[in-house]
Amino acid sequence: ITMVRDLDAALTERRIVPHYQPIVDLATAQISSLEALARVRTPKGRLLSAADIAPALADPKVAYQLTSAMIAMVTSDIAAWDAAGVDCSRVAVNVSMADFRKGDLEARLSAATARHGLPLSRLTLEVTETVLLDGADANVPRMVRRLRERGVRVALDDFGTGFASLSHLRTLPVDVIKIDRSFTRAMETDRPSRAIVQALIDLALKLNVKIVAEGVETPEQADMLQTLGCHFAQGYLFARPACADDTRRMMALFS
Ligand code: G
Ligand code: G
Ligand code: NA
Ligand code: MN
Repeated sequence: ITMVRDLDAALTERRIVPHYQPIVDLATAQISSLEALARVRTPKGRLLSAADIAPALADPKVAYQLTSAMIAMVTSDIAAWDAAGVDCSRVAVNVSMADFRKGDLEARLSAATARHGLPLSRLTLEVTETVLLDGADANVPRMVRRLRERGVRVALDDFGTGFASLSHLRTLPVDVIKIDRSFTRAMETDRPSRAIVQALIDLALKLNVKIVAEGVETPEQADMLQTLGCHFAQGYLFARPACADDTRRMMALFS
């Protein structure tokens, strides 16, 4: 899907299928939490990844609606897993600029969690630094602070790839920093990448921010990250994103 109207149709026809990928505690190999990743079922039954729909998400209206659909399904899945006796701890939802521009993100999250009797603390929001540091919207820091006060965690996604200054971390505290997978991929062979990963880990530890390395595909990468002091990781080495049922089975196996 590259067309806004295709994603719009998928939303109307309820063909959005949340998939989940575990975030793993490197020291214990336990699942720490999950990230929800949108997938779209095409009319012919193929499953598209979020990368395929990314261009359509430039449209603020569908981006806003995708978040609403994801929040509704994610909270429903958390409640169903709770009822089945598996504990996902919390789930991260990816949000975009449009979600902050509209100003009702807190209300949407409150309504969706309340519908299932869940506290807001079951959710993390993943935002890129472009979204978080959107100069055009002075309300973003206020909204982020307010959500964190209410127990929502905020994760800075794809960290290291944007243009944000580290000093923003002083005025806009987050709970989690996610090291972009381009660094994970390069760090074994490329000294500068490894130095950057080390610096980000040290910074996060000093700021008391959790750090997650993305795109971990090999045991060697996991070992190196642990040696560098990284506590959490996500990637194909541990699990690929999977549908809610498969995720429930996986969590049942690992608890
Ligand atoms: O899952 P995949 O590798 O295809 O994800 C590609 C990109 O799409 C990632 O950057 C991810 O953060 C983003 N993404 C995944 N799910 C969602 C979603 O529900 N909403 C938004 N806005 N972005 C998402
Ligand atoms: O931007 P974001 O970090 O949210 O993107 C997450 C995307 O990365 C998901 O769409 C997921 O499918 C993909 N992904 C997850 N683990 C791995 C991995 O180990 N390797 C690669 N290449 N992609 C991954
Ligand atoms: Na993400
Ligand atoms: Mn990311």
